Amino acid sequence: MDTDPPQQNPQLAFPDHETKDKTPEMGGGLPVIQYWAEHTLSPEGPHLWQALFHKSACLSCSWGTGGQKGGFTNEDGERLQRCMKSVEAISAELQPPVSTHFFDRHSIDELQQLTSYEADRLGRFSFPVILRAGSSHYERIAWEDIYEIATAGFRQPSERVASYSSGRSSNEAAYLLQLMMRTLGSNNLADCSDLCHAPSTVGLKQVFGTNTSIVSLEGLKQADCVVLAGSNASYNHPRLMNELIKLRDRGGKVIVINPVKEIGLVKFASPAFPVKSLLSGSEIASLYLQPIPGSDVALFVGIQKALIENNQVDHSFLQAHTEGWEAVIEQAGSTDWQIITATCGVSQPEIEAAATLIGTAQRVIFAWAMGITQHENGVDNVYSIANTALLTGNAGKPGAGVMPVRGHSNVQGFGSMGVTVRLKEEIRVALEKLLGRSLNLNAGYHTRHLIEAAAAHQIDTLLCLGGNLYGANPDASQARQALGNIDTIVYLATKPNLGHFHGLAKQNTIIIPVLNRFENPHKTTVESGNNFVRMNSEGTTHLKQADLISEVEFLTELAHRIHGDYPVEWRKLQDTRYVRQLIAQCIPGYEKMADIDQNQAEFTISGRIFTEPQFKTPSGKARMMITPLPQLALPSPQEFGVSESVNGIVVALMTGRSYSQHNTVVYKIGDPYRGMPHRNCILMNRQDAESAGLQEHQRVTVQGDADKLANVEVIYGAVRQGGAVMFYPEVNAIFKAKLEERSGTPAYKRVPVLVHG
Ligand SMILES: Nc1nc2c(c(=O)[nH]1)N[C@H]1C(S)=C(S)[C@@H](COP(=O)(O)OP(=O)(O)OC[C@H]3O[C@@H](n4cnc5c(=O)[nH]c(N)nc54)[C@H](O)[C@@H]3O)O[C@H]1N2
Ligand SMILES: Nc1nc2c(c(=O)[nH]1)N[C@H]1C(S)=C(S)[C@@H](COP(=O)(O)OP(=O)(O)OC[C@H]3O[C@@H](n4cnc5c(=O)[nH]c(N)nc54)[C@H](O)[C@@H]3O)O[C@H]1N2
Ligand code: SF4
Ligand SMILES: [Mo]
Repeated sequence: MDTDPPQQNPQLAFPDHETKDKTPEMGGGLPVIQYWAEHTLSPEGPHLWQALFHKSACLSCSWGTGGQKGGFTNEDGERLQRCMKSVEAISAELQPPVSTHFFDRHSIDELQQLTSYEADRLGRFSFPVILRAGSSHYERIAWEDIYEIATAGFRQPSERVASYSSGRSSNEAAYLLQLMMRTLGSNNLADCSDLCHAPSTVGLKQVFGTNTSIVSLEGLKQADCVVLAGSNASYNHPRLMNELIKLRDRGGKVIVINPVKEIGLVKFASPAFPVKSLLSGSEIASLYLQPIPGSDVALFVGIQKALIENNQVDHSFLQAHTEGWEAVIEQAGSTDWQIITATCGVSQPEIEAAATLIGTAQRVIFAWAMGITQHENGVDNVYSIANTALLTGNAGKPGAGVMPVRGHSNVQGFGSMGVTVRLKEEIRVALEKLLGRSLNLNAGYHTRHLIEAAAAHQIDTLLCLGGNLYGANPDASQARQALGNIDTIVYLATKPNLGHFHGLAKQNTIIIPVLNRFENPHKTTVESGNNFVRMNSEGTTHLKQADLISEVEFLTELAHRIHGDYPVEWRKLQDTRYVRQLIAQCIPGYEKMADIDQNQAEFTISGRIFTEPQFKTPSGKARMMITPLPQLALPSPQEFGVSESVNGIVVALMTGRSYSQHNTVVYKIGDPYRGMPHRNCILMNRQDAESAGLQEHQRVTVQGDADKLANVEVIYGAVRQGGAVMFYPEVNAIFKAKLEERSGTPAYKRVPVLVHG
């Protein structure tokens, strides 16, 4: 068939050549090698190599690399699977310690002036500190005093205590955290996944009865078409790019769906293929569709409509293995093309070309990330993708299915361990057996509800196992005020971030320095987004004479002081082998954890990967859901409270990651692949800017519904008309995001803002 992409609507796409003189022509490439060389040959080099070769999982993303087979190996035993993002993450962990007198010399007012980049550059925390009410400085604190304050904090009524966690800690720490909290009777287990893939969890549970990807890495190697929607894997999951390169090499097709033409998704030069890819680059997208931000449901309904019109629907599969398909077909069939194309801004021929690629492929995998989930209708987005997969029989067979591309390296493990407000029934039953009583089944606070509860003075004590609750939330001033109502906040962290300087408690803010994944004195485990459990060996830290603690040691000691020996001998659990036994007993699919200390056999979690169309719903059939098309009108400039005379444009702002940052932590200031030289830039479509009388490099004001950022530099880029891009965490100062109500996830990817001169 003809696989040439159809011409894009010229009004919508920004001509590529106009950005070529300043941005690289492909993602990855020689700058990656240069980065490796600079770091591995620098004075930190020996430690860096040691950490890279250490038998532990990569710290950075959920794709998963490393573990017992060695730092460079993936679950299929393939070598050379470490990307530069891994080096970036390790190198930040190998910084020298924050000096002993640093906090005596710098007041909290001074620390609040730091940028995210500067905060991270302070180095590793190496001793515990406290900021007491009325004091202007963090000061060192003894462990005994920490336990006293924390224990008193957790003796408050269980609905008034909470935790927040980020996905870098281990399964063992996650399991202990939820056991400690649920033993207290608190379900307030907020987690960064609430801000991230919760719509995938909710959507996949409804459709397939499972929470995670239904395909494995091995399955991806068998696919002949991949649809990659709302993911910039070239920045955030670089090893996924290798799989796409291999897929194209074997004649497969890649359909990218993204309002931004991310250069690395057009062409990517991978160091894993030095001869065929590194210098010349490899084509990634066979077809690149640029929908209006937030309109993916309309685009997928359009693809479904074209599949129906082309007779490419697999009716026998639908009848045998799904429920609700009639309504989905009826919806797609009866929605006018005109409504579909007007909503998503992609032309009918382009949508039909995507449908033809999907309909003629034998095994299609649909992968997605934040461009799909972080919307007011994120769960509908997931449903519409699942519907498209099911209509073509692309679920429940090898090489086909749906694959949320997860975030942090162990965020999925946190959910599996029960750190979630949506506790699985099997875990509830197992925990009740362990506790010898019923669990409190009150709905706990997810992350946004936690901030709202704190704002309403309903939280006394908060424990943050990693992360940056302040920096990750929308509406920074609300987050600051809300956290300021909490009496005690205990942060467990490896490195300073803005949250430690702005997310301050009313009475006591404590920072506990922890060992990272490759430094712990005991083994730990993590779970990748591809459902593979890796084991991390013991390690040591480069921080000499430091007063660090492992997360497991702190949590077991705190739990012991709160609960005594109920329901387990907490102190005994400092030996993580016992925690793994509890995990094997309580967590569905983790049976093999029982033997991992004997045989070091890393494993794929059972019951997650579907190679047969027998799903985990009560009927065994996939439940298809109809997906209303979104209403995407933007407010008028005047709704931002500016006078009639202001000449500006309202755009749908997509907020996300630059090339060199890990979530709220900025490693490097610029984003060369998008041509954005610093963080205070807005990437805009040229026609949009010119229609508002703006020019490239002009400094503008970007006004949201909470605040505004001034002096923002306009950069022209390959963003479709009506959309724009800015970086978080800085941009979180200016907007109050709408929520995806079923999952609690903020709509970070469609933020209406007014851009004016
Ligand atoms: N190096 C590095 N790796 C990381 C992270 C990191 O910060 N740095 N973070 C980790 C975490 S926690 C996560 S969740 C993942 C994030 O990984 P991604 O989801 O890839 O990250 P984002 O920057 O949020 O980018 C999402 C993409 O969605 C597109 N997009 C925006 N709006 C829409 C839309 O309406 N529709 C569609 N189809 N696309 C849209 C954007 O243009 C962008 O290309 O990466 C993980 N890995
Ligand atoms: N506007 C906007 N906002 C967003 C997003 C967006 O796309 N746009 N994305 C959202 C998403 S997807 C996510 S996941 C959240 C991320 O939110 P979080 O997970 O809360 O934030 P991170 O920046 O990943 O947290 C980094 C901190 O974790 C600590 N840390 C690192 N390793 C360890 C460890 O091993 N143990 C412990 N205890 N601490 C450690 C370090 O102190 C580091 O500073 O942000 C969300 N916010
Ligand atoms: S793709 Fe992700 S897990 Fe693999 S090496 Fe890179 S950052 Fe680490
Ligand atoms: Mo995330």
